[in-house]
Parts: sequence; structure tokens; C-alpha cells
Amino acid sequence: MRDFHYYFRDYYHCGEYIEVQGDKLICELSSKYALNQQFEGVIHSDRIEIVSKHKEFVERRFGLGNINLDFEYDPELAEDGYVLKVEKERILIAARNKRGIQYAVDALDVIAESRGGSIRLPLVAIHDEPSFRIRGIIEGFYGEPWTFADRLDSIEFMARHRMNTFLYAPKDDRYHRELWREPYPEAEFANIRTLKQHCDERHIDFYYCISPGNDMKFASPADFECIFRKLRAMMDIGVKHFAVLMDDIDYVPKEENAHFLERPGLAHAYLVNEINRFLQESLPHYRLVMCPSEYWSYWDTEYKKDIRETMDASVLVFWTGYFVFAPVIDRKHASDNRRFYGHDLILWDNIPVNDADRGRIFMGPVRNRYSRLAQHGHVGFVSNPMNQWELSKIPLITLSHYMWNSERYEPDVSWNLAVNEFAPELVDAMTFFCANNDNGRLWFGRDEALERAIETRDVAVVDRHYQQWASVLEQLQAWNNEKFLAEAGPWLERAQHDIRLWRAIREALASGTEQAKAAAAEQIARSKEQQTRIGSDIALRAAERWGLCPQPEPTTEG
Ligand code: LOG
Repeated sequence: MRDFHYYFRDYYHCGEYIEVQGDKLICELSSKYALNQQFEGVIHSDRIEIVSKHKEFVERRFGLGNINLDFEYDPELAEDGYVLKVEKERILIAARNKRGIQYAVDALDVIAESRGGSIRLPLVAIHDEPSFRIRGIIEGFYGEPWTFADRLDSIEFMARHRMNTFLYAPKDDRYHRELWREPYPEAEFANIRTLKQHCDERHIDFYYCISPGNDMKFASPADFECIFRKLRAMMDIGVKHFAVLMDDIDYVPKEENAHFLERPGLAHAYLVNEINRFLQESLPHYRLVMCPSEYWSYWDTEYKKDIRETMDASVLVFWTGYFVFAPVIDRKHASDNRRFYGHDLILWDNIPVNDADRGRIFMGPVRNRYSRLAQHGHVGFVSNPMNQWELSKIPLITLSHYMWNSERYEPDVSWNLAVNEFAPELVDAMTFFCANNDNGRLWFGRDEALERAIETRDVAVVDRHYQQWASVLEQLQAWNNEKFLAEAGPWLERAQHDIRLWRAIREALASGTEQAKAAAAEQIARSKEQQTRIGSDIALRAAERWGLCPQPEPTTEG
């Protein structure tokens, strides 16, 4: 990562460097504040040592270090912001919370350069602050939830990418939605406890989300008691943040609900206010978020008016942008909806989630989000990722850049940085793989050269495309990231299949024999059965366009 001006909000460097002798920076710590103890929690944990290539920390009184590191408290910085200065005699970090210190310490790794026997550091001042106060992931998709190992890895990933929030809301965790009344069985609960502990260690805010909307009785004290019991169990393991999700339900009140609170907005505000009151009584500090049923529209409605007028002001509201998968989120959408809901918002971005596109993976960057949502009532921005955790990392790195500095975000720059970070030894192959699995919900563009080739029957161009695929497949399959290979497996197979299809097409075109045509027809038939999809189905579309697809039998009338 050498693109410092892009990665850090403000990066001042006049071209000078210092050279510190040794293989690592051995930072001698000092701090004028009792806060030092907090710093130690951050920098002395084993985990940090694992991710820090270039440095370790020692207390100054032992005189073992090769550079001084001073900490200061700076209340003027935004939460999680920091200042990192490298001076001739020392490094200075100023922050106002642990995460800020953590990010500053990580930034040292980014700017330090190992030069065989010494470490070179630019004499810099970095002033870095986030666009959004709440940045992270909502595991909020349908279908197979992540494994617990995935979740633990995602916590690590978030900490390293300046994200601070994990919202636990897998639609297919039955105790989150379908069985919301039931307490978790011990084994599942123990997993959640472990997850929460990992979040604490890495300074990630953990939110437990609950979705009672399918069959909740709003007038039932017993139903409220079920919710409170569930939240109490979470509080007992230290959970402080919660969300009530009312998405994807039939939200028109029926029967006794209709008698009690005739309108859905009133009912949802009532539910959330009761939960808010319960949290207020139980916790000195907490956050509560709600996802309304109308999370995807941006016009005003009676539902929004009821929420605006009756739901407690401190509760944050989710929305997904205009439509579930918003191709564009602009200023007007954002500021209008802030007004309609009358509450601070968190953007729940359905990027790169693929639960509605099971045959696809979305490896492209986030695009077309307004650069200043935070100035228009958005205090947070979270991503709903794919069922495939490992594959989600590339799009999530681009999202992490947007969340940190939306004002400067450039999709293609971030995409390139993400690929370089994810697969440094395979940048070209991975770039090709991602470009052929771009997010069709955000990017409708097609490869113009290939489209022209299909139109003009340019066999050579399509040939080159599949030769490239063959080489990319060979490289990816030899990569030692097993998790990637397992998750990407169906798409790698699909690509392999397309290569075979293309060979058969080419053969049929070249020889024109009935046998070759029949072989191509068989491959075409197999392609049509595939569940997985890649790009714009170049080989299949070429076959169709070039008249190789068998025509359906004419039906006989009468
Ligand atoms: C669900 C979400 C799902 C996503 C994409 C929200 C608020 N809710 O349409 O769980 O992963 O779409 O299919 C959704 O987005 N509803």
C-alpha cells in the first residue's frame, strides 16, 4: 500500500525520511496519561503482534527501544480519528479513544519500509478521521449463514480495515427470526459469547439483532417478556447494542394487532419504544437501531410519518437506499429520507450480498454512493455481504475505503488496492476473475470489445478471451488459499465449462461437420443447465448469435 494520499485523509510529507536501525521499530512507550493502560490493551495484545510486521513495543524505562513513541489525548478529533506524526526524535500519536490509537499504530505499519537491517519512515504528519461514525458489516442475508470461524475472521478483518461494527442478523439463524421467542440453546449461545469476546478484544461494537415482526402480538406482555428475556441474556454477556429488524414481513396489522394500534408505523414505533425503555432501565450506555418495513423507498408515507412522530429520537433507522439494491444513492434520496424518517440513519447497503442472485458472485467495488451522506443525516454505513465470506473480502475492502473517506472514494482505485491486498501474488489473474464477476446490480456495462466480437463474428477476439480464462484458471487453482478455492469452486467450474463450450463452438465453425455441430449442441445444452453464471455468458451468446443453438421443434397445429 503506497497510495498514502488516498488511504489517509490528510498526509503531509515534505520528502524527508528517518532511518531506524534494526529489523523492527522497537517503540519505547510513554504517556502523560493514565490512558496508557488503555493503550497497552491495544498494542500489547498478541493479535496486534501478528498483524504488525514492522514493530514491537517496550516500556521506556527499560531503555531497549530504538525509537520513542508518545501518546496524547486529543478531544477535538472525531471518534476513531487520530494524528500520527513521525518526527526526527520520536513518533507521536494523538487520539481520543482506543480505536483511534489502534488505527494509528496500524498506520505505522503502512508507512514503515523495511530495508534489510533498518526501517525507513517518512517524516510525516497524518491526520485521519472517518466519514461515518458507525462502519461495518451486517450479517443480514438469507441462506446459509457464515460459520463461526468466518465470523471470527471477519472481526479481525474489520479491525484491520478501520471498521467498528458487527451486526449479527442472519435471516436463517432461526432464533433471530423464526424462533425469536425462544432462548438460544447452550451451544449456539456459547458461540455468540465467543464472538462478542472477539469483538471486545478487537474493539468492534457487537449488535444483537432480533426480528419478531412475523407474528408478534403488540398488545401481549408475554411477547414483550420473550424479547426482554432474550436481550437480557445478551446483556449478561456484555452486549450493549441492539437492533429490531422489521424488514420483509407482512406489516399491515391484522386482528388483535389492528385493534390495538391500527397502523404499522404506530405499531413499530410502539415496539421499539418499549424496547428502548427496557434498555434505558438496564444499561447506562447502549445503542438501538430499527429497520423499518419500508426500508427501500424514499418518498414520504403515513408509515414514515408515524415513525417520525412517535418513535424515540435516539433510535437510529436503517434504510437500503432507493430499492433493495440501489444502483445509485444520491444526495436527494438521502436528505429526503432523513426528513421523512425524522431520525438519524444508517445506510444498510445491499452490496455485495448475493442471496437473491444465487448463481452469481459479486466481486466488483461499491459504486455510485453520494460522497457526503454523513453530512445528510447518515451516522453509519454498513454492508450486507455475500454468503461466501472469503469472496466478500474484495468488495468489502472497497466498502471500507468508502466508509472511512467517502469524500475521496474512487471505485477503481479501491478495487485495485483490494485485489493487491487480497491476492498480491496473483494480481492480474484475480483482477480478471473479479472483472468477469462484477456486480450486475451496480454496473450494467459490458466488455465492449467482446460485444463487438459477438456482433461481427470475430472469432479471434473471443478466442483470446477464453485463452485468458484458461490461464487465469490455472493460476487460481494453484493458489494456496483453500477457502477461496472452496467458495469460488462453482464459478471456476463454470469458467472451465465455458472454455470447453467455446472450443466446441470454434470446432463446429471451423469444420462445419454434423458431428462437430452435434458436439457443440451438447455443450450448449449443458451450459443452459448450469446454475452458476459468469459475466454476460459470452460463449453461449456467441453460439446463439452465430446460429449454433438448435432451434426448438416447430409445434404442429391442430
Ligand atoms: C433483506 C436482506 C437481504 C436483502 C438482499 C434488507 C433490509 N432486508 O429485500 O436480508 O439480504 O434484501 O436480498 C432484503 O435488505 N430484503
